[in-house]
Amino acid sequence: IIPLDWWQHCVLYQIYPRSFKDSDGDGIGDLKGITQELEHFVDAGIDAIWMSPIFESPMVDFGYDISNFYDIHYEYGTMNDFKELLARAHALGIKVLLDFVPNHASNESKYFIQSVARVSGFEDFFIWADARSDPNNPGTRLPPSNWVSQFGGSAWEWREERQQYYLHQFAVQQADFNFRNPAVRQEMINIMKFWLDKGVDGFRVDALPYLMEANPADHGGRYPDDPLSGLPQFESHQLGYTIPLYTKDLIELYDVVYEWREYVDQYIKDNASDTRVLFSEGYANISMTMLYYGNNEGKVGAHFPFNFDFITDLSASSNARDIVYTIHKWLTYMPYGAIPNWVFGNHDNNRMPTRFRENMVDGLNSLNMILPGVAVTYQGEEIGMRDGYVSWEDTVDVEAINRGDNETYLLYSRDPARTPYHWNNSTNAGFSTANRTWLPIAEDYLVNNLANQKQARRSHFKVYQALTALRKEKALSHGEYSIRALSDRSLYLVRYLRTYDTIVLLFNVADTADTINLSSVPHLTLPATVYISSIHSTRNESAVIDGAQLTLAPGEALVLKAE
Ligand code: TEU
Repeated sequence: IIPLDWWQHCVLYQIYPRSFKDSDGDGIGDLKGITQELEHFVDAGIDAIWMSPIFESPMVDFGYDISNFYDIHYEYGTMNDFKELLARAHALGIKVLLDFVPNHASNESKYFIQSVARVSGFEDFFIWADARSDPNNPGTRLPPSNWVSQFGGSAWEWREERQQYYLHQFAVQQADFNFRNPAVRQEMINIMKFWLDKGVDGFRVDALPYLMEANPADHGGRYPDDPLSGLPQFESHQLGYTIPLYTKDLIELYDVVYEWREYVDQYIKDNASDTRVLFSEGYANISMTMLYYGNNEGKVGAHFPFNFDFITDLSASSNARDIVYTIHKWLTYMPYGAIPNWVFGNHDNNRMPTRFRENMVDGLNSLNMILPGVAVTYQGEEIGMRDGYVSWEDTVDVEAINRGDNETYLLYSRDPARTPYHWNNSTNAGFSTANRTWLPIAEDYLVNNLANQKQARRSHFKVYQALTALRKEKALSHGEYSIRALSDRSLYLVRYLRTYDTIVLLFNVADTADTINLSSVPHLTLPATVYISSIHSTRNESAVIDGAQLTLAPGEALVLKAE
């Protein structure tokens, strides 16, 4: 049995710092809050945490608009608070990853201010371009191309001082760096080095598909228009839907990622340190996603790109075959020998039990933990937290505000997935002592919170704990896998390894009961013992399954151990 590197089979937990734990009563989560609650990770069986951005920021996009990449945002604490968090986490054996946001900087960053003023060395730090003139209206100014921002409207913003437009693929306040400028490439390395020197175990790397855009030199000196998709006009701007041919998934961006991996690997060697990792973020088709792992010319990139297929391809209306197909998709396309990972939610998407169903929480967490590779948990999934309701008046997400109005905002808003964590049933769910928290607390916190779930005889949290403990089994860290649909409703996932225990998951993903035949499940010898069961299951731990026919209740999941 070859020992695995620390990250290859870890349980990785995403913290959204603004909503995790508020230590100073201002209604906003902070680093001291995280440090206070580190025991939660030990308790839950989590090996590594990654935190959404904690750096100096005007908070237009809640930290994804960074004004100083080298310091901590004041609402979250100080550099000393960060050092304390890191030291305590490491003392508990928990790895700590930061969010690295290379695509853009805040318009309040020194880089941008100096670039606007054409300070030498910073002139070309961002993507600047002259206005186009409108042939029908001489004298009027048009943006350099039809490119649209992810948050609605043109991706170009005029700056009077420079008499030019700059590119922002996200909010107006998030200016896209110019990755064709070697000085920008060097600065990104400097930022990584700064935090690696502080001892962080790696980075989640943000928004990579947007890193590079078409080079005007290849297009007659101008930025080319993206083709129109033919879809109807999008009301919030007049540009129509476009296909992001020149702004997303450009092949050159992968070289930047490969450079970073080379840098990190060299850093590990030079410092004789434990592995530091890069986990890349980006929504792209499967082939473009796989290039983040590396390419055919032997270049290596991220340790893994996050697998968002459970978010983008599946929902409550998926059947067992859809789920099995989606899992196989990743495993089929993944380069040989690479490490897979499974993501069920994050701060940009509706929470897992909201996209799926409450009675699927334990089954989905079981899939996450029993599938090969890294299990990723978004803050709250371990207790089955659902989306919170956030009124239009309370809405703070820039995407919702830009693209929506008081009737449509929930189509875009990321606030419901970001409401504060439910620690217990006291004021503000134990998140904060403030009169008003930055986002409202979801109403179901009185019944659905960590303290209740720790006390209850059966709960999502207890299932989660049992699952993370089960991951120590050699069959899960090193075993083969077999996964198939047994019917439209139910699936099995088997992990097995030579003389070790075989772990079998049976999961009815439908909202109706399903009777399955166990004789077709490989490596399952009957009778078998139930080791973990979903909370609504009538079968307790240690129940014995002996007949070949088995009826699973809606959403029921059973984890069996077989000799
Ligand atoms: O998101 C990148 C991304 O691809 C977005 O388009 C994402 O799909 C969108 O937020 C969904 O509504 C990352 C971060 O995760 C996100 O929070 C940031 O807003 C974004 O980058 C810009 O930094």
